[in-house]
Amino acid sequence: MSKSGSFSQPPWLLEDEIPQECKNLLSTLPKEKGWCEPHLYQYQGFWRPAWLFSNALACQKHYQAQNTDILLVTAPKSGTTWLKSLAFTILNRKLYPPTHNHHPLLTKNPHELVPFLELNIDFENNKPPPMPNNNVDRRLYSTHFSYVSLPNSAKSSACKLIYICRDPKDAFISLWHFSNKRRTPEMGTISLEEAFELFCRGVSLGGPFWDHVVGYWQESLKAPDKILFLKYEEMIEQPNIHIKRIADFMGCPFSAEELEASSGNIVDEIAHLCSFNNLTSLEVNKNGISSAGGLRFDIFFRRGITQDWKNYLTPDMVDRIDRLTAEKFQGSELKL
Ligand code: PAP
Repeated sequence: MSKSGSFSQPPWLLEDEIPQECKNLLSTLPKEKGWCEPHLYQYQGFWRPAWLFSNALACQKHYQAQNTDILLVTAPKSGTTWLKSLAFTILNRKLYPPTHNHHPLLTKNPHELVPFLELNIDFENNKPPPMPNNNVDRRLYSTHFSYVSLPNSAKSSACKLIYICRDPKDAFISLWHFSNKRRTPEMGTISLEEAFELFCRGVSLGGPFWDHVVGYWQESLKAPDKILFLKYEEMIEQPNIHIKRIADFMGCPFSAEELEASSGNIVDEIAHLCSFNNLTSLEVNKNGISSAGGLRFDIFFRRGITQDWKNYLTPDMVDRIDRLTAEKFQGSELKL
């Protein structure tokens, strides 16, 4: 990104314009072809592109979690955008009731309301991202960090983590579409077969996907009050139950008055406001562009359903990925 904030090239294509100390580190790391970035580098067991290193390292060094912080954690394409909209709306519902005409979600993309720790922080001045439109003194951030890479204070403090995971087959299809949308016309597309091979080898944005999930699953079993572990498929099936679980976990449960209000069921209202159909009908999510990464916001919305993989994967691919999942989750009692 240039100093003026405009992009000569999308930031994910840049490898040269990163600080020298990052370049020195990258030169020592395993390196593979990226899906839409020039390369992915393996650091602390997980793959990420060059342009994300500088902030991620600064975040690991400087981010001081407060006990009241809430971190929304995901492997990419597992439901980050949805979880951001839900957590923000639940937490801020006193100032912004979900039916409010000026609810921030009506004019801002969820990624603007809940910043990524490793993307938006002004660590040069050691400033965490400002909390837009937040009426509570609790900071709500998101991150794709694996558990091993999570800044230490996020582990040692009483801050809370909400993790959402998704069937790897759907996460893969979603990431494949996302990556192709981020490739320039000169790059052409990455084929489903090539991306699938990389994904199964663990070489994907934030991957290996399974290691990311298992890392948080195991920690959530040890500390269920610290980490709430959610599944995209279960949320699609029963959004209201999960909205209540998220509110309880964040320490702002719905009161009897809220649940019995004659003006309407607040849980239904939150589910509607944050639903795929509603968010995709909004101008900001149709035509808005992110100032942090130059991305069109519509890239975060595609189909918003489960089992779309059935439209793409061959029986052999399904068999391979299911066997891999069974192997990776063996002994963990985790089922997706
Ligand atoms: P990120 O990790 O890059 O931020 P993330 O939001 O996790 O992306 O993934 C986008 C997926 O969530 C898309 O899935 P799809 O490609 O299979 O369709 C997107 O459609 C889906 N999604 C976005 N918003 C919602 C929502 N409100 N409800 C359900 N799914 C959603």
